[in-house]
Amino acid sequence: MPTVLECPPEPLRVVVSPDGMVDTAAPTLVRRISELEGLYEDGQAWTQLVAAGDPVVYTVQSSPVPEVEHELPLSTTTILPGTCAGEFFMTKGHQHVNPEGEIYLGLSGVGGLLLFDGGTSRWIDMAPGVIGYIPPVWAHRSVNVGTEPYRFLAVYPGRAGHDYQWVLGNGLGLRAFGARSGFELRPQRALR
Ligand code: PAN
Ligand code: ZN
Repeated sequence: MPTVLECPPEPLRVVVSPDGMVDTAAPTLVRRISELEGLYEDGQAWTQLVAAGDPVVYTVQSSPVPEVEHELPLSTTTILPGTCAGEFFMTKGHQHVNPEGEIYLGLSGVGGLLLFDGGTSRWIDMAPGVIGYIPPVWAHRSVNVGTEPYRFLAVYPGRAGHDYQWVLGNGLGLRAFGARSGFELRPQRALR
């Protein structure tokens, strides 16, 4: 996540419209599948998707609140519907550099919040109006398990920081694949 340096001098009013769009002039980060190397189980299918148009997997719209100590930044993430060889589109996933908790609120679509503390994995079903709490030290990733965009609000301490390397090396323990019942969670195979 980019650090937004300009600190708002005034309290902030942010409008969340019924379809989940947040009204803020802050920048939007776009993550294409080419930026998610090494994260999907099927590396060959990932290569094919990159070659076949490199689709956008998710976007993150931040707010003008800076990622610095004492501040409480917020952002919305929108994960588009799709799969890589049956594995649902998802965020990179990260651990907070400083052990800080975080709150997610589902805004639209259906998804899941996958958490991993290095030994145990947990899955929280997310939908509009559902709050997911991420305790400190738990790595976390979001997954769109539906057919519409899945969007959620995230609120986290400005000093949290984001470590993506740990998830690359350790994964999240589980992977979400399409199934007849909607989705199923499978244990991750050994990471390369
Ligand atoms: C979220 C995430 C956002 C994108 O705001 O940063 O959903 O996911 P990745 O950062 O894993 O690409 C959050 O958890 N912030 O701490
Ligand atoms: Zn986080």
